[in-house]
Amino acid sequence: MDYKKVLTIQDVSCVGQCSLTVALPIISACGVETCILPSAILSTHTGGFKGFTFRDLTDDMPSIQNHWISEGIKFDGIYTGYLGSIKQVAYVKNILDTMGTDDSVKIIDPAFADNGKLYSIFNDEYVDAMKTLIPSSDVLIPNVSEACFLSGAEYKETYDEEYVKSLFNKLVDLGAKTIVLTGVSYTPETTGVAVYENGKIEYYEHEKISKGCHGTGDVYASAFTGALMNGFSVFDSAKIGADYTLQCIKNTIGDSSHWYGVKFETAIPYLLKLLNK
Ligand code: PXL
Repeated sequence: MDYKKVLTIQDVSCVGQCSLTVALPIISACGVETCILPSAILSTHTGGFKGFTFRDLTDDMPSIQNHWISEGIKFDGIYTGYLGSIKQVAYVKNILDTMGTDDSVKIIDPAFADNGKLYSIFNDEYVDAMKTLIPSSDVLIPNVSEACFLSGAEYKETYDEEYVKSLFNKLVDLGAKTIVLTGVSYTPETTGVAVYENGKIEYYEHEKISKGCHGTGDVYASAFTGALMNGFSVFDSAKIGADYTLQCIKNTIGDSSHWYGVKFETAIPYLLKLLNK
């Protein structure tokens, strides 16, 4: 049996259904061993809760990595998300560059912006640091906001295929190889994912339910990673991520008390069906 081991590096938001509390269960459910390196520990995520705690784990990273090196531990995939500090980005780059097996896949979700705005703890300096990670990726998974911050392009709410093509070209200039651009919407009723691979662009369009459910970027990237590690192509993994995330949103939108995340657990059986499991 082909059994893969992935490392995911992102924060623990103890409450809020994002980052590691989403990635660990989703990737594990896909039948993939999921190792974690927490970038920081927060009481909640930063998108709507007030007065959250934040413990930066940057200084623990080198000793954790050194222990893994001494144990000969390597990963078939490394997937990074929300990071805890600018200093940490250099440690994460080293992990991406040295801790993979020979054919490991490096997936980077920039995880710093949405709706044209940076998440509350980030600034331009963090965006510049994140740019240095791009050449270490095999697959970059930005949303349109992150693609604009990284590439310096103007953020637009309405755009055409030429605009998306120009975002891809700018990201390739920064060292990106394969790019999965999420939240690409050409009509008010639809959204989708545009995939740039080997100079070719493919688009998967689907229904748009609501704008910006919290944590859906992490749900998407986790399902994408799980599918890719199961041997699906980048485009098929991008479609699986989209179909699963849409179902998670559908299972959540009727419940206004659940504003802080999506009920991703309730759609895990559907994800397994998409994976033919
Ligand atoms: O979903 C991205 C994310 C992850 N982690 C933390 C966040 C956010 C988005 O706001 O605040 C702590």
